[in-house]
Amino acid sequence: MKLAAKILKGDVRAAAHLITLIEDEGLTKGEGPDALKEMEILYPHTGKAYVIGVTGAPGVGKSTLTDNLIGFFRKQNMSVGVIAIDPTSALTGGALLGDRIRMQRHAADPDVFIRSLATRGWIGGLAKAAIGAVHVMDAMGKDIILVETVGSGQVEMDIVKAADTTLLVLAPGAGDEIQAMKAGILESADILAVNKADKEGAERLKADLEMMLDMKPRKTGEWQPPIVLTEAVNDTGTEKLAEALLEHQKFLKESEGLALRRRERARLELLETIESEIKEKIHGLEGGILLEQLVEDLQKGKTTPQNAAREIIKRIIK
Ligand SMILES: Nc1nc2c(ncn2[C@@H]2O[C@H](COP(=O)(O)OP(=O)(O)OP(=O)(O)O)[C@@H](O)[C@H]2O)c(=O)[nH]1
Ligand SMILES: [Mg+2]
Repeated sequence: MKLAAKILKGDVRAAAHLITLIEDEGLTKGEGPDALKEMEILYPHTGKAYVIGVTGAPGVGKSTLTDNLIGFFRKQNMSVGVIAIDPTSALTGGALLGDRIRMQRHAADPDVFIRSLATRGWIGGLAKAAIGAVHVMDAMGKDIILVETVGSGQVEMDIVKAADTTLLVLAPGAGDEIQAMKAGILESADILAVNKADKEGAERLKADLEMMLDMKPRKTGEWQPPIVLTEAVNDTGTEKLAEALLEHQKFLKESEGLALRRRERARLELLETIESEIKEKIHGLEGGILLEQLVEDLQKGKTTPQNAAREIIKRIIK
């Protein structure tokens, strides 16, 4: 429990240590006992940070934009935490290295805490570890937490759900707009950045996106996602983008949306924890033999999924 006390005072090394515990222990058996005890102390101190999810296809400029946003928020004297997630970097670690280099400018600033998380083969654990890392940074007193995740399905959606505001980054070329539609990410985006505005096709992409957004019927008083043109390499458009983000935060606070989103987040976290704890128990029944036995029976048509499930549940309750 020594870590939590230090983290509450803003200790970066203790925070990094706990995040590593969450990352490692989360892989095998849910959060391990050490991490859980520390988190128990931290939980009551969370909920103060404003969490921004930064998502988009590979290479659109998320890290460069994030670096610019760090600069903006630091000028406002806000402390910043950054979590860079890459579900695809299990083997190479290449993209994460890129993220770190892109955010090097703030590496020496004690009010900026940057942490990368890579999957080690188990995708489901990554989103969980990321949400744990958000809680840790929140408890250590960061005002803003930026979570960068590359557009690739489930992890991305989980992060979107965990964020207060979702920033979708797109860039001309690459057919990003289609990709965004497919993943349903466009629907969840609160702010859109069309980055690489120096390149041909940026204006057209913006117009296409505007059209797509207009197709969605909106109630009066509903948030209308703004589209901001940026040139991240030149730090152009950063102020407009940051202002749009803060505007959305204000909107959420004034419309009860923030409380609703956070309630939904708590619900998801609870349900996911229940799910993983129950699954763990199932795999542990008779050392996993019962599960295998029932799988075999099911395959041979000797039982039904419902009956097999009931048998397992009966055993767990006992
Ligand atoms: N021309 C141009 N290039 C840009 C701009 N913003 C970023 N880039 C370049 O695009 C490349 C990718 O930038 P990143 O910030 O690493 O993009 P990312 O989305 O974080 O990439 P991943 O994390 O690998 O998915 C880098 O070479 C940047 O220098 C821009 O506004 N214009
Ligand atoms: Mg990146």
